[in-house]
Amino acid sequence: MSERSFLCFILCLQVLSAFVSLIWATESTDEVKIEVLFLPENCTQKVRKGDLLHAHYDGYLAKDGTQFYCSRSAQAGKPHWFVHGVGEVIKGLDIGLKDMCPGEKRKITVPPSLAFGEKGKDPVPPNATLIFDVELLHVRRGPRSIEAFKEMDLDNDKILTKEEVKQHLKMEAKKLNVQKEESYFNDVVTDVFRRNDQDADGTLSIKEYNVYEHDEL
Ligand SMILES: *[C@@H]1O[C@H](CO)[C@@H](O)[C@H](O)[C@H]1NC(C)=O
Ligand SMILES: *[C@@H]1O[C@H](CO)[C@@H](O)[C@H](O)[C@H]1NC(C)=O
Ligand SMILES: [Ca+2]
Ligand SMILES: [Ca+2]
Repeated sequence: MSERSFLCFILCLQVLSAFVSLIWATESTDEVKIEVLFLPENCTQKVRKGDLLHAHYDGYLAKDGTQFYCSRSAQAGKPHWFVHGVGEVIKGLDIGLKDMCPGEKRKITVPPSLAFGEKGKDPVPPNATLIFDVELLHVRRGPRSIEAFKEMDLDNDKILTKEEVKQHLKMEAKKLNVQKEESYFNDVVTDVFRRNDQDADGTLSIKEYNVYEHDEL
């Protein structure tokens, strides 16, 4: 992991935009259309909820083909890291990436109800159907995975304390040679708990950590 992906790791813990959760909450019968453009011969490692994905994706408006997002140019050619299945990207993409394997390429068509809805979000206009060209490069068991939860849960009581989360962040930082002040870790932990500790009891349960749909538990 580079410093970039460490920062992404932090972001992954922090980011859960209210906007996307709003869409999450809206039930919809509209479907995501998936076309597989390239399937590697070995497709054994499939994307699971909570995985950290490394992908290039370009977004187009279906109505006229206008490109509104390009990970290749938007981030100086760097692929984008994000967590699968937790609402970090629009719901339609979460659905469209399901069971994808590294090396696979897909064209994913997302109806507005599973993208930016009736309001749109600049530069996406209202009621826009979107088309994404996605190339999945790597899949890693992510910060929202049960593996990550177990790693953080030092005393194995299926609950994360602030101290456990902080220790984990420090360990990750050390592994990556990222130097940060104590206050930085405290701030991140405070923010993670503010966003995730729904019952405000000062600890994170598995459910609050968003990995509760895994079978392994
Ligand atoms: C397929 O890929 C997986 C993981 O990348 C590897 O563990 C497995 O041995 C591969 N299988 C074949 C048949 O090459
Ligand atoms: C978007 O679609 C909704 C429902 O079909 C409609 O009520 C609304 O007027 C549309 N908005 C725009 C800006 O086209
Ligand atoms: Ca614990
Ligand atoms: Ca809690």
